[in-house]
Amino acid sequence: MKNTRRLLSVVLLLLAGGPATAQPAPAPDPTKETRLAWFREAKYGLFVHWGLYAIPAGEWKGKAVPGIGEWIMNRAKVPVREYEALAKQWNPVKFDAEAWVRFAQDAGMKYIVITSKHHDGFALFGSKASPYNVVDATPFKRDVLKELAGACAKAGMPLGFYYSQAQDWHDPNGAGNDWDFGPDDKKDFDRYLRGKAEPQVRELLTGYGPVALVWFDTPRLMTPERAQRFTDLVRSLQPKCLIDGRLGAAGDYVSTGDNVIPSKVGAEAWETPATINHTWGYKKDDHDWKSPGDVTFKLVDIVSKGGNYLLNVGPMADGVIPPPSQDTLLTVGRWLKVNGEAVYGASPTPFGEELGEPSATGAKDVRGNPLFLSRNEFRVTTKPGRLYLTLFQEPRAPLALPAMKNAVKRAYQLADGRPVEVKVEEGRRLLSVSRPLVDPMATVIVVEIEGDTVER
Ligand code: FHN
Repeated sequence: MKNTRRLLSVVLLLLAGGPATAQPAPAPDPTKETRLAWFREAKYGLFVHWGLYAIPAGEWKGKAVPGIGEWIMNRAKVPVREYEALAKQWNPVKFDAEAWVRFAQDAGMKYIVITSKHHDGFALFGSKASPYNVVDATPFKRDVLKELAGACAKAGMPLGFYYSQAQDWHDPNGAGNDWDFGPDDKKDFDRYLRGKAEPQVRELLTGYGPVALVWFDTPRLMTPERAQRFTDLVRSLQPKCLIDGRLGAAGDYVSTGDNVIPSKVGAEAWETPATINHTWGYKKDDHDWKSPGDVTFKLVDIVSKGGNYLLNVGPMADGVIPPPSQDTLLTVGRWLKVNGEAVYGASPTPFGEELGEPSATGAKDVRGNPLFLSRNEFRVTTKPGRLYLTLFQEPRAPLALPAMKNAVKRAYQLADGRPVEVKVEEGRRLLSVSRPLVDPMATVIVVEIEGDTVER
């Protein structure tokens, strides 16, 4: 049987011209590039994981449940009937959509993506496709997404919806819940898709104004045909809406693994989704917040490699974003007010040697990939005729510019316009950066060059 199939595929390959025939490189898709224009400019977004899991906040029946907060139902194998009772307690009286959007703006974030329905199956919007939603199942009765969409529209903030298309632990035919409903391969998955997931995605794309993107996730059981049904829905209802990289088919951009920052520049549009502590949904015992310096480094590092940073907060059950995460993000926002020119709309580094190098010993990292020894002194971003060197450490000696053919016109500190002397020594251009750094967290030096792009 196997041999017949192999033979058949060889015949088909030969009929199609054979594997040796060089395929022309796929032409860039102009529609996709147009859709991506705002995303490439934005660089930095706010991810929000908010749902019923914010109520137990990592603890079930008095016991801490290890793992990420929004997975508590799965990790503690909470039966649907018990978990769904949380909806009766959902009353986030302090939720203020406009305050959230103002916060994102003050943090310097240029788009928001919120969980419209996570794996637990609970919808944060009024849905006719399932009564398990914030309007019909809770005393709160307010459509959280409607309020947020209104606030975003008022502020000109692009809003995207996370939607767990495959995992739904509340639906008997959704993927993932084997403690109530048995193994996935015994389920009528298409019944769930057609009865809940597809209608809900349609609701999101028809009732909430322009949707910037749909952030699908964990594409279990997503055959190409099933994924195509979602693609068709999005494209037909909102042709400008982006699709992330986790639908189960090629989206508009690549989504990296959670908290994964690639070591090199990526040619396609891409995004790193990341936590600010170790959970997405709120957990009361996770206080290990990233520092403003760490977030700033990661942001500039990602932009210098051509990507976007989608950084998460997990609001508490009362609707408040945990104050320590607010503090961190607002500090970064203040830095961006001064230094945003080096980030928003900036292109990746034309160099690369400042990023680091693969280990010469052939050692592997925890994922089994060749170990990359990253260097963290500075990162480079660009705009036509300009290089932005963001320094994270004070250089001990004058900083050598990576080699390029372009002449340097002048250099200065972005924060205060103070000139930076450029000397040439043995063919190398050296920047005499003043010490201490004007901002010890991250100081941007602008280098104006002859010509729009760097020539090496
Ligand atoms: O299982 C989810 C997880 O809860 C969270 O939503 C992240 C965000 O990228 N995505 C999945 C795991 O990769």
